Amino acid sequence: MSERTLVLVKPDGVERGLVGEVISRIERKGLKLVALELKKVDRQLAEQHYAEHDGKPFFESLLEFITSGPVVAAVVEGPRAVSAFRQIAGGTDPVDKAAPGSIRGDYGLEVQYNLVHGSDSAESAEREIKLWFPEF
Ligand code: DAT
Ligand code: MG
Repeated sequence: MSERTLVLVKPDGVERGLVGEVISRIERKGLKLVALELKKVDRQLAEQHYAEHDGKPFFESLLEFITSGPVVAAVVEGPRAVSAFRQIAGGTDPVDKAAPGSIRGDYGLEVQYNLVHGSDSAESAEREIKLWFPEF
């Protein structure tokens, strides 16, 4: 059974030239790219994408960060794609939670600048894919 997830390479990942690295890890795992786009994120899209975090102390700086430069958005498909990409990405905090060998574990230092986003459930994925790729 195939599943889809939304992946973002956030502005820090794009700025640091890690787009190829992230895509390469997705492909090496055996997951498939079914949509891919470089996008400038406006405030409205950022608010909708991160709606679950509205009201948290880091919400404003998260929105500022995600709208600070282009991101690469992708729809990634494969068996258990949601969990598979979360494993490739590593835990939210790149130092305390992400294992070495994961994207965040290998390249991240600060929780806000953790390089990538991956949907956290099949339901979130469906909602996020509609937001980022309305034509999909
Ligand atoms: P994830 O991206 O692993 O799904 P999340 O959904 O809990 O994590 O949070 C979304 C993003 O918000 C996360 O990638 C980085 C930022 N963030 C989370 N917790 C934070 C905190 N305590 N301080 C600053 N930024 C935080
Ligand atoms: Mg999340």
